[in-house]
Amino acid sequence: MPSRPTELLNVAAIRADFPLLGHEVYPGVPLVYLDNAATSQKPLAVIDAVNHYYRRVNANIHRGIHALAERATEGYENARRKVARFIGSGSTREIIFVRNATEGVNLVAQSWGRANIEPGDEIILTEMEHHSNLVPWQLLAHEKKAIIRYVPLDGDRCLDTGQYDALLSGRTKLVAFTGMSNVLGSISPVKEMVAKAHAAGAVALVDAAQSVPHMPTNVVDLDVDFMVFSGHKMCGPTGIGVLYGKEALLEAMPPFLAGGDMIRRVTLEGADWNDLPWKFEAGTPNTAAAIGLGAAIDYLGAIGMDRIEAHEHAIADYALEALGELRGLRTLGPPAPQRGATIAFTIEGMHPHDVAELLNRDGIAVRAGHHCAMPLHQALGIVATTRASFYLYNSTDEVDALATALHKAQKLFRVG
Ligand code: C6P
Repeated sequence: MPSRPTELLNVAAIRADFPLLGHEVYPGVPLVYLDNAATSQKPLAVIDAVNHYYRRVNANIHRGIHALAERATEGYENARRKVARFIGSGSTREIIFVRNATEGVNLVAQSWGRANIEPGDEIILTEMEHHSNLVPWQLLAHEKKAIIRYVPLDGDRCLDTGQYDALLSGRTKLVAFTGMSNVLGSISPVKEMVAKAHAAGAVALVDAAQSVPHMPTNVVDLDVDFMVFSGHKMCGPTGIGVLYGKEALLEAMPPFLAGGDMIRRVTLEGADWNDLPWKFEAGTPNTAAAIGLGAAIDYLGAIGMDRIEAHEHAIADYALEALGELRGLRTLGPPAPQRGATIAFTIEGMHPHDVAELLNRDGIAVRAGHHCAMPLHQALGIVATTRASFYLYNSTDEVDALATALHKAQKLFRVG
């Protein structure tokens, strides 16, 4: 086993905040949860915030004048203020609550995209995008007869920035890329890529589903035009996500979904839109989940995103070294520090689903498959991978448990 890094976070104390982590998966088999890129576990503070909302507050927001309606509205709008602060936005008008990162991308594609993309325009994506930041643009490009260009990977399995430079031109209208790959763990040079997009006259969207939960983020410093992420990957509830957009862009965009709350005045002939951010929030929202996300932000903020990032870098280093000792195991991402703690790998002679199944018997939760990034796997020339993804509550002991279980699985398959 490699030498252990100094513990940068008090993992034992953090784990005590997450009730689910203390449970056994099967009798006598403790849980080793390494599927954080899919979704994170929730601390008591978040569970309690949602519980308290339904026990003591529950009402529809922006509509009632009774006490509960006012408290629910205040809780929801307070969560929006927390999100704005967390990502460095100066205005709550720039924070749109959506269901998840996927809905955020679709909102931009359908609203900004349909209003701004013309036949022959070019959209630059990358080969390592999650389907959520790929298919909405393919639909738009098909409808508008626009052209999609893809940034390939370089030898380190990071984005090939030279190729990116070559793809940018006066025809580029939009650049949309992931802040961190959900398979390779590669961290994109967001600030540089956004600056280059702007220099070419294009708008830049960052899919931050895998980056916002794991590192400090400042939208003003990055100068992104749009950014999307999901609450459930950052200790918050499912059913809530965020679209950040620069106010001037959002202001000029037509609504995405229409209905209650997104209008100011409706007649039988037509309607006027509500102010930002509510113009993009039609219908009754997931108030409890927004409040839960606010609690998650408080929780992560109290620990410190810079400390969480440093802890995960240390875990990634340790895990890469520990897994590297297993014969026939190939990890797929770049070396540290260009990567986060999401590690996909293949094992010679074993199918990724068999690997995941055997790990599960030892209580280790990982994901196997294409991870909603089929074009990336095609580019890598493989069908599927097994993926272990770590978060603030994961320890080096759990890395050891993973390595030991993998070795056991290899022995069962007589490989390695
Ligand atoms: N990736 C994974 O296991 P939603 O489903 O909307 O909350 O997140 C979509 C999404 C968008 N971009 C990236 C980079 C992502 O990783 C994800 C979600 C999960 O990798 C579930 S497929």
